[in-house]
Amino acid sequence: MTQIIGPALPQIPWQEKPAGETQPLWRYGHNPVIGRHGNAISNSVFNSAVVPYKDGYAGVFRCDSRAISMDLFAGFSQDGLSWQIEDTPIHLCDNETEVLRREYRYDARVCYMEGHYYVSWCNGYHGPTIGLAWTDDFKTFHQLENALLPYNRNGVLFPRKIQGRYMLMSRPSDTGHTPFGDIFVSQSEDLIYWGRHRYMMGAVKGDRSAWQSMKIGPGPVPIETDEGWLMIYHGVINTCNGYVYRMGAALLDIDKPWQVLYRSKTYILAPNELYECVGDVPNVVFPCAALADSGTGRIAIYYGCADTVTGLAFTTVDTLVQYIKDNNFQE
Ligand code: BMA
Repeated sequence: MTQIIGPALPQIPWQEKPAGETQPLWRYGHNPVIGRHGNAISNSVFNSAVVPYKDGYAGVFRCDSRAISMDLFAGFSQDGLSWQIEDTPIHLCDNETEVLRREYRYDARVCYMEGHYYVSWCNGYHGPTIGLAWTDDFKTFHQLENALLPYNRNGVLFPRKIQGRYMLMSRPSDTGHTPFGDIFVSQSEDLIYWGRHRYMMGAVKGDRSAWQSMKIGPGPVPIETDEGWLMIYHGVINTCNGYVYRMGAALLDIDKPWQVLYRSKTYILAPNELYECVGDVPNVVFPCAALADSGTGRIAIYYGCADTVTGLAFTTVDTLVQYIKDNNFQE
């Protein structure tokens, strides 16, 4: 038995595992949970982050507009299933206009830490890098310095200081549809200056685990457990029809999270359903948020589907940790 360390969330969105299901994750029966017209301007709503907020949920959503401009929008929900997403992008403020300079914003994660909600996202600043901001009300977002130099994507915070330092995963990249990518952890004492960069894990060359052979990137904010950090990520293979994005999971050392204890050799979710295989970018499942209930061990994962809509899938901490151990990838 693995114990989630963190608050109970008895109202977590949930469906029981269907009889006969053999895979570690099972999809919400009414997926997609958010369709492509999630707000007035959207062409697509995907790769978005939700967190418990007040007596319900809040989130930061990637809505690409019908001009195909990428930006972030706040949304609110009572049950985590039915969402009201705002029609205007989140309001970012700072004293430093250079920091507020906007090229594009996408793929947010939201991390509740020390009483604030921290947002990390892929921020255009002469190329993609990692933007950071905090909010208390999902109305005003206080933007911090970009955490890292371009080019980088998939910045994901750990939800507490570890050994006295904030920790941020990221995936150094290029300016295009990066055909490589490994995960690193950077450390900071103030959320401004990041250093002490550590290699965590990389794409798996060859065909031993080919679904993650081209690049990998961190997904939701990791879930703390008594066995280590439970980390869900995406893995990509390049095929004759283009990139295919699947989901994997790993267990990381609690004090040195760049040390991987176990990592799934077989994927945990793949684009199989029509809304995951057909859309603006076919064959993509891309996780950006996970809710966890320490009381029951239930986990609900929000993921982008085919860069078009948002899906929801369920598992339990015991199911996922056991799966990673039983299907461990060894170098
Ligand atoms: C990545 C990012 C993601 C997207 C994925 C698949 O590079 O742009 O937002 O989901 O490609 O298109």
